[in-house]
Amino acid sequence: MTTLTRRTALFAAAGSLAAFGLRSRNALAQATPGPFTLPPLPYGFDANEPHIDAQTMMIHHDRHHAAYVANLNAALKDHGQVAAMPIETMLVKIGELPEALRPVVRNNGGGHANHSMFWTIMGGKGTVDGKNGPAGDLAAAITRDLGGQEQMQTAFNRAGAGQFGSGWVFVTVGRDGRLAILSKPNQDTPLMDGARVLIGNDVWEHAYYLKYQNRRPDYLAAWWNVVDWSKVNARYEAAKAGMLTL
Ligand code: MN3
Repeated sequence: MTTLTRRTALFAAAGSLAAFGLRSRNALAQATPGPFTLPPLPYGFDANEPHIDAQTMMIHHDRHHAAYVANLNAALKDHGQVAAMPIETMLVKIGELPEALRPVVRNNGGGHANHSMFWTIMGGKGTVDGKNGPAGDLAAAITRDLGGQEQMQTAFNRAGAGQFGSGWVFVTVGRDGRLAILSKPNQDTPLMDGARVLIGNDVWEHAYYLKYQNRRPDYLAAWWNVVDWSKVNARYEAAKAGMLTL
Protein backbone atom coordinates (compact mmCIF):
# COMPACT_ATOMS: atom_id res chain seq x y z
CA MET A 1 0.00 0.00 0.00
CA THR A 2 1.33 3.42 -0.94
CA THR A 3 1.72 6.01 1.78
CA LEU A 4 1.18 9.52 0.49
CA THR A 5 3.03 12.34 2.14
CA ARG A 6 0.83 15.17 3.36
CA ARG A 7 2.09 17.42 0.57
CA THR A 8 1.39 14.83 -2.11
CA ALA A 9 -2.07 14.22 -0.67
CA LEU A 10 -2.83 17.94 -0.75
CA PHE A 11 -1.72 18.19 -4.36
CA ALA A 12 -3.79 15.15 -5.24
CA ALA A 13 -6.84 16.66 -3.54
CA ALA A 14 -6.37 20.00 -5.30
CA GLY A 15 -5.90 18.23 -8.60
CA SER A 16 -9.05 16.17 -8.30
CA LEU A 17 -11.11 19.21 -7.34
CA ALA A 18 -9.70 21.12 -10.28
CA ALA A 19 -10.57 18.22 -12.55
CA PHE A 20 -14.20 18.56 -11.51
CA GLY A 21 -14.13 22.28 -12.14
CA LEU A 22 -15.06 23.01 -8.55
CA ARG A 23 -12.07 25.13 -7.75
CA SER A 24 -11.40 28.61 -8.94
CA ARG A 25 -9.22 29.03 -11.98
CA ASN A 26 -7.19 32.07 -11.15
CA ALA A 27 -4.08 31.14 -13.09
CA LEU A 28 -4.71 33.95 -15.56
CA ALA A 29 -4.81 36.68 -12.95
CA GLN A 30 -1.79 35.23 -11.15
CA ALA A 31 0.12 35.43 -14.40
CA THR A 32 -0.73 39.13 -14.76
CA PRO A 33 2.27 41.21 -13.76
CA GLY A 34 1.57 43.71 -11.01
CA PRO A 35 1.35 44.00 -7.27
CA PHE A 36 -2.13 42.54 -6.82
CA THR A 37 -3.40 39.02 -7.42
CA LEU A 38 -6.86 37.53 -7.48
CA PRO A 39 -7.30 35.64 -4.21
CA PRO A 40 -8.53 32.09 -4.85
CA LEU A 41 -12.14 31.46 -3.91
CA PRO A 42 -11.87 29.64 -0.54
CA TYR A 43 -14.53 27.06 -1.55
CA GLY A 44 -16.06 25.57 -4.66
CA PHE A 45 -18.21 27.59 -7.04
CA ASP A 46 -21.20 25.50 -5.92
CA ALA A 47 -20.64 26.04 -2.17
CA ASN A 48 -23.39 28.65 -1.96
CA GLU A 49 -26.02 26.68 -3.90
CA PRO A 50 -28.97 26.93 -4.09
CA HIS A 51 -28.94 30.51 -2.82
CA ILE A 52 -26.19 31.70 -5.13
CA ASP A 53 -25.67 29.56 -8.19
CA ALA A 54 -22.30 28.18 -9.26
CA GLN A 55 -22.31 29.94 -12.62
CA THR A 56 -22.80 33.33 -10.97
CA MET A 57 -19.96 32.57 -8.54
CA MET A 58 -17.65 31.54 -11.40
CA ILE A 59 -18.37 34.60 -13.55
CA HIS A 60 -18.30 36.91 -10.56
CA HIS A 61 -14.98 35.71 -9.19
CA ASP A 62 -13.06 34.57 -12.24
CA ARG A 63 -14.17 37.36 -14.58
CA HIS A 64 -15.44 40.41 -12.68
CA HIS A 65 -13.03 40.31 -9.76
CA ALA A 66 -10.19 39.20 -12.04
CA ALA A 67 -10.85 42.22 -14.25
CA TYR A 68 -10.64 44.64 -11.31
CA VAL A 69 -7.27 43.15 -10.39
CA ALA A 70 -5.98 43.27 -13.96
CA ASN A 71 -7.15 46.88 -14.47
CA LEU A 72 -5.62 47.98 -11.17
CA ASN A 73 -2.29 46.34 -11.98
CA ALA A 74 -2.23 47.86 -15.46
CA ALA A 75 -2.89 51.35 -14.08
CA LEU A 76 -0.15 51.01 -11.44
CA LYS A 77 2.47 49.80 -13.92
CA ASP A 78 4.34 53.12 -13.94
CA HIS A 79 3.54 54.13 -10.36
CA GLY A 80 5.88 52.01 -8.28
CA GLN A 81 5.49 54.04 -5.09
CA VAL A 82 1.70 53.80 -5.12
CA ALA A 83 1.84 50.17 -6.20
CA ALA A 84 3.83 49.33 -3.06
CA MET A 85 0.95 50.40 -0.79
CA PRO A 86 -1.50 47.89 0.65
CA ILE A 87 -4.86 48.33 -1.03
CA GLU A 88 -6.54 49.73 2.11
CA THR A 89 -3.83 52.41 2.38
CA MET A 90 -4.23 53.30 -1.29
CA LEU A 91 -7.97 53.73 -0.79
CA VAL A 92 -7.81 55.88 2.33
CA LYS A 93 -5.11 58.05 0.72
CA ILE A 94 -6.94 58.31 -2.59
CA GLY A 95 -7.03 62.12 -2.38
CA GLU A 96 -3.21 62.19 -2.24
CA LEU A 97 -2.67 59.99 -5.30
CA PRO A 98 -1.81 61.38 -8.73
CA GLU A 99 -5.08 62.68 -10.11
CA ALA A 100 -5.03 60.42 -13.16
CA LEU A 101 -4.87 57.35 -10.91
CA ARG A 102 -7.79 58.22 -8.64
CA PRO A 103 -10.70 56.93 -10.74
CA VAL A 104 -9.04 53.60 -11.50
CA VAL A 105 -8.01 53.07 -7.86
CA ARG A 106 -11.46 54.04 -6.66
CA ASN A 107 -13.27 51.72 -9.09
CA ASN A 108 -10.87 48.81 -9.50
CA GLY A 109 -9.00 49.08 -6.20
CA GLY A 110 -12.33 49.43 -4.43
CA GLY A 111 -13.63 46.48 -6.40
CA HIS A 112 -10.61 44.39 -5.45
CA ALA A 113 -10.97 45.25 -1.75
CA ASN A 114 -14.73 44.72 -1.65
CA HIS A 115 -14.67 41.35 -3.40
CA SER A 116 -11.66 40.11 -1.41
CA MET A 117 -13.74 40.67 1.73
CA PHE A 118 -16.94 39.32 0.17
CA TRP A 119 -15.67 35.82 -0.71
CA THR A 120 -14.30 35.20 2.76
CA ILE A 121 -17.57 35.76 4.64
CA MET A 122 -19.59 33.42 2.42
CA GLY A 123 -19.47 29.66 1.96
CA GLY A 124 -21.24 29.13 5.29
CA LYS A 125 -24.66 27.95 6.34
CA GLY A 126 -26.10 31.12 7.81
CA THR A 127 -27.87 31.05 11.16
CA VAL A 128 -30.27 28.14 11.61
CA ASP A 129 -32.52 27.88 14.68
CA GLY A 130 -30.39 30.45 16.46
CA LYS A 131 -27.22 28.40 15.91
CA ASN A 132 -24.07 29.43 14.00
CA GLY A 133 -24.80 33.12 14.35
CA PRO A 134 -23.00 36.10 15.82
CA ALA A 135 -21.25 35.10 19.03
CA GLY A 136 -19.96 36.73 22.19
CA ASP A 137 -19.00 40.39 21.88
CA LEU A 138 -20.30 40.64 18.31
CA ALA A 139 -23.73 39.37 19.33
CA ALA A 140 -23.79 41.93 22.15
CA ALA A 141 -22.73 44.75 19.80
CA ILE A 142 -25.41 43.81 17.27
CA THR A 143 -28.03 43.97 20.00
CA ARG A 144 -26.66 47.24 21.38
CA ASP A 145 -26.11 49.12 18.09
CA LEU A 146 -28.51 47.51 15.61
CA GLY A 147 -31.33 46.11 17.72
CA GLY A 148 -30.43 42.43 17.32
CA GLN A 149 -29.65 40.10 14.44
CA GLU A 150 -33.12 40.11 12.91
CA GLN A 151 -33.42 43.89 12.96
CA MET A 152 -29.89 44.21 11.61
CA GLN A 153 -30.64 41.90 8.69
CA THR A 154 -33.89 43.73 7.91
CA ALA A 155 -32.19 47.14 7.94
CA PHE A 156 -29.25 45.81 5.90
CA ASN A 157 -31.60 44.32 3.30
CA ARG A 158 -33.54 47.57 3.12
CA ALA A 159 -30.37 49.60 2.61
CA GLY A 160 -29.18 47.17 -0.07
CA ALA A 161 -32.51 47.23 -1.89
CA GLY A 162 -32.58 51.03 -1.67
CA GLN A 163 -29.13 51.52 -3.20
CA PHE A 164 -30.02 52.96 -6.62
CA GLY A 165 -28.06 51.21 -9.35
CA SER A 166 -24.86 49.34 -8.59
CA GLY A 167 -23.24 49.33 -5.21
CA TRP A 168 -22.74 47.64 -1.88
CA VAL A 169 -24.36 47.49 1.53
CA PHE A 170 -22.11 47.22 4.56
CA VAL A 171 -21.97 46.84 8.30
CA THR A 172 -18.98 48.87 9.42
CA VAL A 173 -17.11 48.40 12.68
CA GLY A 174 -15.09 50.97 14.58
CA ARG A 175 -12.07 50.33 16.81
CA ASP A 176 -14.49 50.87 19.70
CA GLY A 177 -16.57 47.96 18.38
CA ARG A 178 -19.49 50.17 17.31
CA LEU A 179 -21.49 48.92 14.34
CA ALA A 180 -23.32 50.86 11.63
CA ILE A 181 -25.16 50.01 8.41
CA LEU A 182 -24.55 51.99 5.24
CA SER A 183 -24.66 51.59 1.48
CA LYS A 184 -22.21 52.90 -1.11
CA PRO A 185 -22.47 53.33 -4.89
CA ASN A 186 -20.33 51.49 -7.44
CA GLN A 187 -17.19 50.03 -5.82
CA ASP A 188 -16.88 52.69 -3.14
CA THR A 189 -15.96 51.25 0.23
CA PRO A 190 -15.96 52.47 3.83
CA LEU A 191 -12.18 51.84 3.69
CA MET A 192 -11.99 55.15 1.78
CA ASP A 193 -13.35 56.86 4.90
CA GLY A 194 -10.85 55.09 7.14
CA ALA A 195 -13.58 52.81 8.49
CA ARG A 196 -13.49 49.00 8.63
CA VAL A 197 -15.96 46.59 7.08
CA LEU A 198 -17.48 43.84 9.21
CA ILE A 199 -19.58 42.49 6.34
CA GLY A 200 -20.72 43.67 2.95
CA ASN A 201 -23.04 42.40 0.25
CA ASP A 202 -22.63 43.13 -3.44
CA VAL A 203 -25.83 44.50 -5.00
CA TRP A 204 -24.47 44.88 -8.53
CA GLU A 205 -26.73 42.97 -10.92
CA HIS A 206 -23.78 40.70 -11.81
CA ALA A 207 -24.02 39.30 -8.26
CA TYR A 208 -27.53 37.96 -8.65
CA TYR A 209 -29.12 38.52 -12.07
CA LEU A 210 -28.82 34.97 -13.48
CA LYS A 211 -30.89 33.53 -10.64
CA TYR A 212 -32.92 36.46 -9.30
CA GLN A 213 -33.21 38.80 -12.34
CA ASN A 214 -34.81 42.03 -11.06
CA ARG A 215 -35.64 40.57 -7.62
CA ARG A 216 -32.80 42.12 -5.64
CA PRO A 217 -34.70 41.91 -2.33
CA ASP A 218 -35.01 38.12 -2.77
CA TYR A 219 -31.26 37.88 -3.34
CA LEU A 220 -30.55 40.02 -0.29
CA ALA A 221 -32.79 37.85 1.88
CA ALA A 222 -31.29 34.59 0.55
CA TRP A 223 -27.70 35.79 0.97
CA TRP A 224 -27.87 35.42 4.75
CA ASN A 225 -28.18 31.65 4.23
CA VAL A 226 -24.57 31.47 3.01
CA VAL A 227 -22.92 33.80 5.51
CA ASP A 228 -20.14 32.11 7.49
CA TRP A 229 -20.57 33.68 10.91
CA SER A 230 -17.41 32.08 12.25
CA LYS A 231 -15.53 34.31 9.79
CA VAL A 232 -17.61 37.36 10.74
CA ASN A 233 -17.01 36.77 14.46
CA ALA A 234 -13.27 36.59 13.74
CA ARG A 235 -13.45 39.82 11.72
CA TYR A 236 -15.06 41.58 14.66
CA GLU A 237 -12.32 40.47 17.04
CA ALA A 238 -9.67 41.52 14.49
CA ALA A 239 -11.31 44.93 14.04
CA LYS A 240 -11.26 45.61 17.78
CA ALA A 241 -7.61 44.59 17.90
CA GLY A 242 -6.80 46.97 15.02
CA MET A 243 -5.82 43.98 12.90
CA LEU A 244 -8.62 43.98 10.31
CA THR A 245 -7.44 45.19 6.91
CA LEU A 246 -9.88 44.49 4.09
MN1 MN3 B 1 -19.30 42.19 -7.78
